[in-house]
Amino acid sequence: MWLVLVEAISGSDAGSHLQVGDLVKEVFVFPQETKDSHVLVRAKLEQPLQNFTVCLRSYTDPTRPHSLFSYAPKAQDNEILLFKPKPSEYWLYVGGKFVSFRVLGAIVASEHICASWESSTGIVGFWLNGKPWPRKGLQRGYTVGAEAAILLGQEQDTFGGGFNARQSFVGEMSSVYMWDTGISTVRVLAAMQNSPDKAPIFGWRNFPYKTVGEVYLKP
Ligand SMILES: *[C@@H]1O[C@H](CO)[C@@H](O)[C@H](O)[C@H]1NC(C)=O
Ligand SMILES: [Ca+2]
Repeated sequence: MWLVLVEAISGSDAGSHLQVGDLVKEVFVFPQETKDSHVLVRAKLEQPLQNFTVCLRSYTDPTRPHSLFSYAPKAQDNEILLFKPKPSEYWLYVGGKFVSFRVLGAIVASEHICASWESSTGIVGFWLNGKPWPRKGLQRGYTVGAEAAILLGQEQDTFGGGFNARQSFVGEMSSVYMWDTGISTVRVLAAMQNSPDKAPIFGWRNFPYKTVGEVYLKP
């Protein structure tokens, strides 16, 4: 149903390393702000996506804007983008448009978020630390491109590139999962516990990924 490619994107291959890691038990550490450090996974799905869910845990100090999950086919750099413009807000982009979720008063040190979208209604779901936020909607009828560069740590403005150090992620990121389906609150809680009951597109033991620059998978 889906395939993860591991070949590099030409031009961004310098200093990259193909690795296989345990994304269930381990944590990506981005120790400092850089203009290029990232984790890269090239996804090639069998068909465009009509539904998706992305979940991850982030633990960061900077309060400036930063990217959490950047999924870009060649035609649209903000195809799926989880972006945190400030500590009290998250943005989910689908196909270049976004909805915002304000989380003022809910800030905790380590934040687990899930965001889901379905094409048939355009409904976006958002969960912070297992708690669902009021649903919103965008891009009803849209389909998400099947072949993409998925990046952690940098925000793509071109396919696999176009980074801005001031939007990079610094800190720790773990429990990153992506599915080609929606999600229920029960399954959000399972993902928080690192025991998802459904095979993800992104994130499992022996997961192939590339790193560029300063990013390390640590226990
Ligand atoms: C996407 O989700 C909708 C609503 O849950 C469902 O009806 C549809 O079959 C799903 N599409 C795919 C391709 O899985
Ligand atoms: Ca972008």
